[in-house]
Amino acid sequence: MERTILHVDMDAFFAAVEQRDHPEYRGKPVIVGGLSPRGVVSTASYEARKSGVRSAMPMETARRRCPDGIFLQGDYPRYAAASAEIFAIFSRYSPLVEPLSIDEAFLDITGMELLAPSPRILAQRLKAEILEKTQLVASVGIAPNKFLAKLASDLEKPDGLVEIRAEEALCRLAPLPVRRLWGVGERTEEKLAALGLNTIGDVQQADEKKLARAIGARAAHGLKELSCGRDERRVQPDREAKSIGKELTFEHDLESVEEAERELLALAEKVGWRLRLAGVAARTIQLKLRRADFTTFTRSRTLFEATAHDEPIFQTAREMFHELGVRRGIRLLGITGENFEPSAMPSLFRDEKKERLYGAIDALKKRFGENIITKAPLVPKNPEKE
Ligand code: TTP
Ligand code: MG
Repeated sequence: MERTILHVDMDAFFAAVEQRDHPEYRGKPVIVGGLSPRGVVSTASYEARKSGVRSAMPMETARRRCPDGIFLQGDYPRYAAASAEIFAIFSRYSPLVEPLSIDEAFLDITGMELLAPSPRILAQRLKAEILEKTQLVASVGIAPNKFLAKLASDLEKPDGLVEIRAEEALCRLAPLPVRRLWGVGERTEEKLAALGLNTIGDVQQADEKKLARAIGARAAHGLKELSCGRDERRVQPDREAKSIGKELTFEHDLESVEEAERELLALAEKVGWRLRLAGVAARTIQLKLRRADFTTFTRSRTLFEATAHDEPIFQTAREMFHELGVRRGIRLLGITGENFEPSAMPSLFRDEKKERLYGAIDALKKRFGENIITKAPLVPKNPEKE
């Protein structure tokens, strides 16, 4: 079946987040990475790339090439938060999202024709929504498979939007260097060069048997397929984070069931929020409990229906807590959601009122931080304790 795959990759991701959060950095060369003498560049803004600064380059080299650059250590939690926002947007465009890294993913949008007049318009909307909600710019590739989509997203970076149709694949690929084929590293490149194969077009024309003698039958077949733009690999949503959880070691061991339940509710709210941010729902809830003597218990329960709501997460964790029978001397509690399903999937059991409530809570949390709203039992009985 003909598929439509998007590959979305944020432009100069860490540097773009810095420029967004510090307007004074905008339009300037920003370099993020390890600032110690042996540090390397994580990424550089496109302004800095003009001076030849690249990812994975020693920071010393970057400083030499770009003496006027703004050099930053980087703030991973902020990048992770931006990433979660972007992935939450992805999940609104497809139930099949395969993350490749913190800032890129494949989306299988086959059958999403109803959402837009064409894949290109859908991709434009996705780019516009990312820009509007995160003030960050994405490049998008559209193609009938993963290989071509990833190639396409890179062709006109930054702010790219390139579609490669099945019928144009051969001629779009032909002039590109063999290095662009998946699996071709330095060594294979050398072997191909020895056969006089420098461009993907050369590989398209090459005799597969001859190729097989140089690099092995499997690799040869794979390269021939890719060079002709054929790639049957599926978008695999399971490769995303397997679990989202939160655990807390307490300053003083918890000495009552009431205290423990209060902490469990707070943990459930954090996990629910993070699940919703990631655009997933968990079918399995895990509870972890460590006693003062460090004996540690974990229990997990699979729900009838996946959830990203605080109450069912809390109730499930509370039941498991009571079954464990540990009532005092609690050093650590943790709740994890796993066994994910995309939460954007329509559900027969969807509770619209609740969805609206959570939508409103989450909007406030996004604006004012995670701690803005908690449910009544979380308000400390003794305010001095907080
Ligand atoms: P990339 O998507 O490879 O790079 P980028 O987003 O900075 O730039 P562009 O896509 O426009 O070419 O990687 C995403 C982030 O991952 C990047 O911002 C920083 C981090 N990263 C590293 O920390 N080390 C690396 O070697 C690379 C390549 C990326
Ligand atoms: Mg990127």
